[in-house]
Amino acid sequence: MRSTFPQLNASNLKTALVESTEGGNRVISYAALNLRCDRFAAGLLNERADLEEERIAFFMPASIDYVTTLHGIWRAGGIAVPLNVASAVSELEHYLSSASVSRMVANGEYRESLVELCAALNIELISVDDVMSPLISEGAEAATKDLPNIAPERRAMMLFTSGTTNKPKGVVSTHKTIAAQITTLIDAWAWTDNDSIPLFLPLHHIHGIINILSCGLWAGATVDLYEKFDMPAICEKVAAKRYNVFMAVPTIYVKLIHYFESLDADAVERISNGFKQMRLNISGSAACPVKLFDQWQALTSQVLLERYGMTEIGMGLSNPYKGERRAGHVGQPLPGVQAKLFDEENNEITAEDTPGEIRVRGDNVFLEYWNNESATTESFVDGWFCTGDVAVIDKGYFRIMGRSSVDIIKSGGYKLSALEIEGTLLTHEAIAEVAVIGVEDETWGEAVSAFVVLKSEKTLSYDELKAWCDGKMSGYKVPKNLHVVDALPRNAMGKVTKPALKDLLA
Ligand code: MLC
Ligand code: AMP
Repeated sequence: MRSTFPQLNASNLKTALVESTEGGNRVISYAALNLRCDRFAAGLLNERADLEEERIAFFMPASIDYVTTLHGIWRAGGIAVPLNVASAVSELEHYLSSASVSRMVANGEYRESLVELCAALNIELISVDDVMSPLISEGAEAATKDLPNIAPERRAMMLFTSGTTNKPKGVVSTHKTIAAQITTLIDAWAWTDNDSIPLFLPLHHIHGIINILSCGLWAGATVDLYEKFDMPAICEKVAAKRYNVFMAVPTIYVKLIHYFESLDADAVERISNGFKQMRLNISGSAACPVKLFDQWQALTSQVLLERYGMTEIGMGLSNPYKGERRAGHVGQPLPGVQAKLFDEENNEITAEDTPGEIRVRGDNVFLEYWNNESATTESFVDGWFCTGDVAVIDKGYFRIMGRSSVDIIKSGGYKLSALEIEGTLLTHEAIAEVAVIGVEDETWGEAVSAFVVLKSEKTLSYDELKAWCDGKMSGYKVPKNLHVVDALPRNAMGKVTKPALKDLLA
């Protein structure tokens, strides 16, 4: 994999990563990062010739160690399984067992929190230092001379995604998939080694991993790593004109606008000038409302570039870097990506303004759902990956209309399965029946909303429910509101009619 990240080599002394921590910044050059990744790979191999697609999970916030681990696993021939550091333990158990993970990398308090779980699942728990320290005293060449050659078709990464089913599925991409997902964006969005970008999105999803981190490293740019979305710190750096590219989910633009409202006029001007001088601001992972697009332009003069993607395909559609960026639209297929609309009989739709499912083909498309041949087969028709998203073509640009399933919710850029949340809520001792839907929300895009029928004699307040959810699901899945009803609306087949629940709210 080393050769496919052209800037990650022994002679490039430019700054690759800046890790922002409470104790100050830690900076690393491409050459030093390259050596760390090689050493980490050699340490993982520990006399083996090749990891042969061993699944190695890691539980780390954005950091130099995260990048070392990701690239080290790739270079040693393993499959990288990055996990959400905000996950509840019960969720982790599913990821680790379904991927048959054999080793887990975590440092410090994150490592401590996993001791019991790893012991129960017979997973070896290691830290970055454990892997690297035996190699530190050896010269660079000794540590790295025996790394395997990895064919591009080999499996490289597994990311978990929610579907309409109860439990998340592992989406497997190969080295070739990842290279295709990166290079199309390098081309389309004109990345160069002059770029500098903040990375504050979670690093268990493609938006953070591919669009920001991997594109940045491939291009030779500088990526500033933040453990979380630290708005004041990031805005300070924006005001200091440190960045020329900014990528975020719509919720973050909404939160920035609210933040501006809390500041005095001078502070707002400094920050908005910092955005103004950038070459590119991108929004994606969820629909960017036209109102938000306009507000951002009025505040910063930036015309947001909206694009559309998915864990299984990387990025598929994008407004142009040069040319018309149209509000409420996601543009056209990226270079090397084929995207078309199809009707329910699998006929291609070419007429404008006629809704159809977006289907995608190209080297950017994932290989398979891990250990789930039937789900993989069902998601392709004639070689096209079926996204489940419905769109129209409107004067040459795709416009997303929604999803074919009401059971998928997009909240703050996270894709959530209503059924997964319902499955957990049903284990509450007061709940007899439950239905979860996404309700339109200005900040989150969609807010998770739970409708419950209680068992007789039982009561349940929203605060009680929220407290109960703690530790049972990631915080962002916890319903934002609770509606106790006498009965759920059902059709003649007895199935809950979720659109009728939305009508109840109206
Ligand atoms: C946090 N909270 C959320 C939430 N994120 N609630 C609903 N939806 C979310 N997305 C809740 C927390 O549980 C907490 O609740 C409260 O909000 C404050 O938490 P926080 O962590 O301080 O919030 P903040 O840091 O502001 O996080 C918001 C966010 C984050 C937008 C930065 O959600 C985020 O990073 N989203 C991006 C996810 C992403 O990268 N998606 C891309 C997937 S890839 P309480 O009650 O405890 O106060 C993909 C493909 C593509 O989609 O096209 O890119
Ligand atoms: P995920 O599975 O988490 O990768 O999320 C992918 C989903 O996010 C897609 O299937 C879409 O439903 C949604 N999505 C991504 N980008 C956009 C966008 N620009 N507009 C609307 N929906 C989007």
